[in-house]
Amino acid sequence: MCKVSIDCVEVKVEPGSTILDASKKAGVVIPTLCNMETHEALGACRVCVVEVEGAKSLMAACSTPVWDGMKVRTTTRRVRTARTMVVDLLLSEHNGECGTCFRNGECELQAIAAGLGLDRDTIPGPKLPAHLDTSTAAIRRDTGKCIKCRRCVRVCHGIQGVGALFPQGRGFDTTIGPAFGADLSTVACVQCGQCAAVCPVGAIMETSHIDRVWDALDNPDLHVVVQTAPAIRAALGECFDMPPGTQVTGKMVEALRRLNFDAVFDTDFTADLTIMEEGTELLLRLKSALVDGKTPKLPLITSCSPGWINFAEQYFPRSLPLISSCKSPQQMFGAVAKSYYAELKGIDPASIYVVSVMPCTAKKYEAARPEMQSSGGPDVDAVLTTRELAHMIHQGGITFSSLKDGTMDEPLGISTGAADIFGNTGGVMEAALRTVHEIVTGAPLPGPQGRLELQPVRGLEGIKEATLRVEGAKGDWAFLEGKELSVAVAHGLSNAAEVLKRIESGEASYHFVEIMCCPGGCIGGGGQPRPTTDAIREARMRALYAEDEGKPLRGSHMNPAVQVLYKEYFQEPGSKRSHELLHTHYTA
Ligand code: HC1
Repeated sequence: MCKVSIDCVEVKVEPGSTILDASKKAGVVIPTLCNMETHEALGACRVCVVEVEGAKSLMAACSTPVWDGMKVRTTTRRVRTARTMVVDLLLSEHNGECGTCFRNGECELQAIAAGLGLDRDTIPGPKLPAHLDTSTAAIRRDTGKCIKCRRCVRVCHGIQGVGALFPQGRGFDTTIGPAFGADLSTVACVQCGQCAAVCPVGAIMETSHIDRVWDALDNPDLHVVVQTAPAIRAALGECFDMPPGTQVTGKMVEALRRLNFDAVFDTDFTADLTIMEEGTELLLRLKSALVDGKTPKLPLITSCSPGWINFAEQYFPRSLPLISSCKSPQQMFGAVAKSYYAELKGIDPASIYVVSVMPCTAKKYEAARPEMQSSGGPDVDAVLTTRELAHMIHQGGITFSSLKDGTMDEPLGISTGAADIFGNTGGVMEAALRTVHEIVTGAPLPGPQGRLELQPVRGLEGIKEATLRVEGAKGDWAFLEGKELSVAVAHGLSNAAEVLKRIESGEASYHFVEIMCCPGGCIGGGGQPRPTTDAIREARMRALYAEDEGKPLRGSHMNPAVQVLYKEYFQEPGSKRSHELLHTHYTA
């Protein structure tokens, strides 16, 4: 261990740790801009410079390893002067008015400048040329605000394996964006928004749907319904200073009522519906391969993550036939709201306006896809990220923390615990196997202490594998008796690519694969509150597992409202009508 003194606070850290690691242990906050927990330090922004006893020049805390006996000072005049100069230079180029920026009040550059006592830029000179890239449905880039920290570049390449953004040019003329200064729509960007989630300023953001939602809420001729994705309830509280992992389902519902939605529903309802359709699809594909001897269309790969679908279309078109034909729960909800619900309530589908609250920016893109118009127009009209909903709650003057708990409306607000865990990596797999196991054997999925849990698919490991031996298969599914179902789960697109390569090379053979675009699954989506670290992902995951455990029903097939929906409308999973409304197919 190395003994290090940070501003006279002594700490012991592992050899190889950086000054920044030691300062965190010492409880000393050193500002950073380019640093990312998940990546090797870059040392590019120089905001974290500190003075080290015996060293000639200032050192970047993020990239300098400690040595035993090191003495560090973080607030000397020399340090303050250097940091102020660095931030002042950034502000001198930064082409954005804080007062009108969407990040005002939650901008990292603004916060650091304020901490240094810099309330205006003092260095005269030209501002960065502002180019507004609104070419995609989900992401908005403003090059004038970019501080070239390269966080977006690293997440796009390193975590997602996409590489849509590059640094180009030198010095003042450096730009970060698609090659040759092109717009995002011209390159293979999957619109996952992981870049927006790590951008410290307002240079990359989600395309806002806030105005269109307010317009709909103000329109007396519209019946405006809202659906909330599983992962929102585990993260929204962070926007109101609650600790990560605070379950805020009830407060979220109450806030949506105060915002004047006509009905508050749950994407969880259609997550349960998805399991009925996708579970049936899995069983039929297994039967076709194992009993009918047809060319196996296996593994079945989940289809609910639109960033993943985008990635498959652009990078792995060969995998498209394996992907489930089920629409995502978001889109199933839109289709059900404008058909079954409209009929149930006697409302013209054309006057139903569906708003989604999603942790994912790619859901904006998904809602705009031509395949998602089974009602004649878009099935989902507007998609708010978690952050945008928080803005609307602030705009509405609502004191979120003191709201009482509301409950979702029926019938599209009824759900089981299986649907809650969709938001966690491994959750769709676990939810599906709970239902499939019970359909096949008549008995609940075996788990530790009789709990309905599939531990090997839980947690943040990038690729997870599990096997499930079927015992007690009955009736139509007796052919599965004694079979070992082999499954895999990947989250983050680099991991997805690795699983697909293993499948294509024959190195791995699975029956069922879950792929989620974002690290951690939707709890780590590109539209979630900032920051999202692994510790925060884990806290949000625990919240969703707790939500699941707190529900009386934990298998999608047990959802009474879904049962009624089949009885009154779809007849059975995989029916003609369900194929018309709930399924689609993707082409490259
Ligand atoms: Fe997701 Fe899904 S879980 S994709 O991660 O299948 O976004 O939360 O809503 O549609 O249900 C996201 C989350 C979400 C869908 C569901």
